[in-house]
Amino acid sequence: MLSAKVSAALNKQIELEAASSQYYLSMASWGETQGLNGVSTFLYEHADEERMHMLKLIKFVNERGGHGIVPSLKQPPVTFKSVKAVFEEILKHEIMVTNEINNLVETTLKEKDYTTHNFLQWYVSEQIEEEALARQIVDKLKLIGDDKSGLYFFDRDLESMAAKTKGQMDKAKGQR
Ligand code: OFO
Repeated sequence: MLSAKVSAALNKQIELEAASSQYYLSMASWGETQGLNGVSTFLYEHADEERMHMLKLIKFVNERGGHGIVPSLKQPPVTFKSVKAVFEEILKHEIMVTNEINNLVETTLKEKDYTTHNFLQWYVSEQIEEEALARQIVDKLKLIGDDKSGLYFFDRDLESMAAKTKGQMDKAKGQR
């Protein structure tokens, strides 16, 4: 059984994962309107991945006798300055999410909830990957600068990265 504190903290994380999904979905839609098919495919996948993070939490909370609450969400930004600005935002956002996961882990230790602590280790590893990936993409974009053909190849690269993410997501779904 979850304590009131752990339950509230997990529901806060559910909200954050949902907001992340919504945010990336908005970025994906913007990318599509800019003719950036690779960028938008990658971001649509990323939005789905965040939704999966949310679902995993909802199911866990319910399994442990709590109630996973589906949150209402604020409208995310709808336009972005550039592709680089989008990925810099993602990196910033993921660093914030990592901090929130760490706070959540700390709450479970204070509450001596070792089951939830164990469950959250998946999120701890996932955040390492998400931050590393966002950092890698921002670095690539810095190298490309204003080079239009560089951006064209970058967009194509992201399309194949999206296919990889989809594969990982399907695997994670299978493990749920
Ligand atoms: Fe859920 O990992 Fe990003 O936000």
